[in-house]
Amino acid sequence: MKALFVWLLLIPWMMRPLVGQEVDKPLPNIVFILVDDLGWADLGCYGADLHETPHIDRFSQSAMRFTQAYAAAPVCTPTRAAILTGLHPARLHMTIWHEASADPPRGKPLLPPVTQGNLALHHTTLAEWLQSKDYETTHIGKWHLGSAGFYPELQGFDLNIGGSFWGCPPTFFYPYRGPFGSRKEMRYVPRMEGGAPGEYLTDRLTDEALKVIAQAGEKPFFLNMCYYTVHTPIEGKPDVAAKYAARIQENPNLRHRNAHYAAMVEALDENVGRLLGELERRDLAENTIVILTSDNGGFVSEYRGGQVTTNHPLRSGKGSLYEGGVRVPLMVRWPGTTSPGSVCDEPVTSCDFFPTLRQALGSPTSEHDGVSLLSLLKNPQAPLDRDALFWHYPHYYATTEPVSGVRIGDWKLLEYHRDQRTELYHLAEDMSELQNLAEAHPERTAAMRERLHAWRVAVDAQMPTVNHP
Ligand SMILES: [Ca+2]
Repeated sequence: MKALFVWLLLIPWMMRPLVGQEVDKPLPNIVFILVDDLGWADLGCYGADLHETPHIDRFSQSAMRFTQAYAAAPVCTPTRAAILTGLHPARLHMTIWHEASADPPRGKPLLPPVTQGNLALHHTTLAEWLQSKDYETTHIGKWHLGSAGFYPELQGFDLNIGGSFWGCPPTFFYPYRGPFGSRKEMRYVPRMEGGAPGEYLTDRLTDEALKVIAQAGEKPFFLNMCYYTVHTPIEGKPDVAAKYAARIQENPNLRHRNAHYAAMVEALDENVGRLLGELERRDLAENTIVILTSDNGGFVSEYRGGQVTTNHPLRSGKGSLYEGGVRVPLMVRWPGTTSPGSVCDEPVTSCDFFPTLRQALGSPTSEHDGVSLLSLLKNPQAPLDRDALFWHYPHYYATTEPVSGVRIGDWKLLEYHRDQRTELYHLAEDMSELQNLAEAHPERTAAMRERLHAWRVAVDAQMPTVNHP
């Protein structure tokens, strides 16, 4: 009888979770900071020469910094869809943003496919999955994943502040409304009432985030912090921009030469500092996973008469499948898992976040196109069970024509859809992609191309068609 009693006492202990979370530790909060169009070389800790980013640089010293992180796509919407679903944009048929999908360029040799402008509701988003784990979920800032029937509130977020159909605000200054673009389309940022003239959007979005953190209760929270900056319109605070303008004038050798863009990066940095400081102040930092990354490479076209940024030493920028278009900053901090100041050189991609967070919370990984990075977060040298990364952009942009790409080890192959011409680069020896080795390595080129074609079939990637005049 006594033995049975002891066994009964032991039952709860025997039924404790054996994997993942320790028994008494609450689930970690998740703060996902997604910066729009932030280039790989735009931050001090990634080699920026003009921009001042002391807060993010300090954060990188407390986190794991990835040197070869990739966006799933070279433009906004597809990468955002990949982050929230863990699925590749090519599989989602979301390879460009809504407005561009509806109005493709005419008079080009190829007609881009008609893609999905909205993130279909039947996918389980990261937010929906976290809701099922009893998280409070908040989206703040840029959404750009479809029209009103596909807004954050319908994709797993309890609260949406500032997210809408549009990919950028008409202005970064209050009241954040007005005509935008050559068609003078009227735009606004929702839920931004009550500000004062001169108020700056990046500051305001952080103010809103601090309120959300202040209201956090017993439940863990997921904050999807999607800054509209550093996307166009390129508008810094005037006094900060003036500081950078003077510095650019004094230093003719600086690579980064856009004063307003530098001011936008500085405002971002300051606000990331505020956000992280609030986690410290409220004693939440130790049990919060913080991820900071970008949705595509830096924008290298001209805006109001000046080049916006440079991704040097990487080639090209947003829109392109050269490294400058898809390689992005990425830092992950999870105290107790990531080592402060660690650096990881493994190629990783936007599709990996969802499976990573699933495994971090003790759930088995599921059908995603990405893989869990948890082993890398514990040990940056750990082997990752994946040998290839793919990109598919069957569209035009200022920096490209329709193209697909694959990276296997240090080799990267691009295939242009118009004439099937290929380019092959060895990234370890030529990160600037200056030397096309396709002709020198015909067998490798053929094998990688075959792999790329097989992948396109497997994910049912949409292809452009010939545009008959
Ligand atoms: Ca973007």
